[in-house]
Amino acid sequence: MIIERIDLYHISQQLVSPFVTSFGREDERQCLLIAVHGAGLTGWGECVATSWPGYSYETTGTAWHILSDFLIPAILDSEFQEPEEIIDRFSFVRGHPLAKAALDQAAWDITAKRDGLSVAAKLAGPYEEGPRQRVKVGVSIGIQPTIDQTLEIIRRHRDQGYGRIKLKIRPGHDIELARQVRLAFPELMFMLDGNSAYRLSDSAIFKAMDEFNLLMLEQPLDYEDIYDHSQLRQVIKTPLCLDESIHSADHARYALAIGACDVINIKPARVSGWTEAREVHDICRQLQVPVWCGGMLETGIGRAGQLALASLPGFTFPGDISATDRYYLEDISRPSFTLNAEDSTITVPNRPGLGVEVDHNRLSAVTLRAEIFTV
Ligand code: OSB
Ligand code: MG
Repeated sequence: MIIERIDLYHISQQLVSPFVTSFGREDERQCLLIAVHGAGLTGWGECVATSWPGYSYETTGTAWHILSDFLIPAILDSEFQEPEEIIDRFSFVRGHPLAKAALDQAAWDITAKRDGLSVAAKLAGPYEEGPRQRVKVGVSIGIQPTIDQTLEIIRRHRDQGYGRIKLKIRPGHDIELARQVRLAFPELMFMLDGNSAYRLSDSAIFKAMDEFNLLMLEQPLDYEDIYDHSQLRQVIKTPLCLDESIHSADHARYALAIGACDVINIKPARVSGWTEAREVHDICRQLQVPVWCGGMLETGIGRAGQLALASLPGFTFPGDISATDRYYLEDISRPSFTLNAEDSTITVPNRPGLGVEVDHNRLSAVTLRAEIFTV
């Protein structure tokens, strides 16, 4: 197939409630959306970079630059058959996984539509078992002004049917929070995410958490680190999960080789897209390391992609994939995603491609900047 035209959008949508982490606060979520057109079809992708370099060095601004000046010219007006070819096409650009992933996702969407398959079914091609039809999910709750408010929000989500809760922590807002959550909810499946706000010298904080029966502890140490995490892992009982430091399948291999973690949070964007994300999944599966699908407050486009990925066999822990109404009052795509409260799952789209339609009126209402690239 030949890509004849690519549309790039920079959008901003108000979040239902502010999202506060150890690296910053978001009230409105900016991101880029991309539409690739060819063979009478359109494929969509989302670039989950934020407006400031808090989670990653990439921002909506750097991603716009890398996409428009390098990545889009590398695939516009050129022939490709399968989405797995895209990552090699981009090997001349070092880094910038979030920008690359947007086009990789669009390539999965458009080729799955061509094949009459859902992205989930296309991704599941290599496995004997097909994709799961429903994916276990949980919520990721940002830092709240008080512990009481956190307990209240946990209660609300648990009552809605979410079976796994993740809480953001930062220095000074950690042990006491975990203690009170465990006291208030003795059976709750809950975990913590430090987003790289701690150092190895803070190990005592995490040792003290051994008694709280946490599902896991996510990325407490530096965003580039795997070595200190391997050291921390030896002195705590809680399973350790990496997010930020796993940039690629190779990084997953290195981390597992040195015993840096027990679990990996796979965000397709962080590893340059769905092809590489599946590779990380395969490496982990081979070593019997469980994985789950992380989130970046995606729009419906990104969320559809998360669900497709999380339907693969190695995704055994609940993902950070919540219902649309947790993030946005309206969204740029339909249908919106809802929780199946009886088993804390979301149903994986099974229509061709990602299985969502973009609402163009809504898209134009939230667009800050748009550009069309043609040959
Ligand atoms: O560390 O997992 C993270 C959101 C933005 C950036 C980083 C993270 C997150 C989340 C939210 O935890 C997950 C979601 O609900 O999309
Ligand atoms: Mg995380």
